[in-house]
Amino acid sequence: MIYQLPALGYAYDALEPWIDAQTMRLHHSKHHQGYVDLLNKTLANHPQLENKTIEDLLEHLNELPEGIRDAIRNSGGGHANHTLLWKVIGPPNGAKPDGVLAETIKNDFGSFDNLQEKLTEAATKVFGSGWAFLAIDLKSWKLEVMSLPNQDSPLLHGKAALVACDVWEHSYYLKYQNRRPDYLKAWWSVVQWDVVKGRLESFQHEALITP
Ligand code: MN3
Repeated sequence: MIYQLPALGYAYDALEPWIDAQTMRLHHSKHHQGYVDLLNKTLANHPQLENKTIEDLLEHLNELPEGIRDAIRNSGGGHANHTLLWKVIGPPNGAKPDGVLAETIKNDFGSFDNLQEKLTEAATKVFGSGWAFLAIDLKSWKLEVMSLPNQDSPLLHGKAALVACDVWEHSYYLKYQNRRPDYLKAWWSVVQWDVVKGRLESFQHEALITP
């Protein structure tokens, strides 16, 4: 067993009333655990891949044995996306982007309001199951909003997620039923902007040292 379900940095009920404890418990301990189990099962017969990080596997998916590509895309993407999700959401703290994050958002989107509008729109328009992301392009280092189906990771497209918004129904159905827009409105209250800023800073540092 290589991969493990990461512990949450907070209690299942810490995101109430925006995201309910039962949804958090199921989402983390059942859904995410399921992706981890499938990922480990898929890798069990491929010891040569044991030392790769999940980012390596997803960034170079086309170099993996053909027979496991779909499984890694789905279970590995599921593991990577949810691992990030648990970090960028957390107890509501009323904060907004500041410092270098606020400046970069202003440069790339004009304003924070415009970013919120674009990300909400991308999340609203996902047909069926998928994700919306605030991502950074790993070549131009510009921020962009993207939506992807199923458990696809931005790493499949040469981008890394700074913010991940899960719009699979398992993220909201117990509390919001079919009302995805209500869930999205609530979701903004639990984004941890200090964590997002830290991620941006580490990518900007990488940009400086990458030729
Ligand atoms: Mn999910």
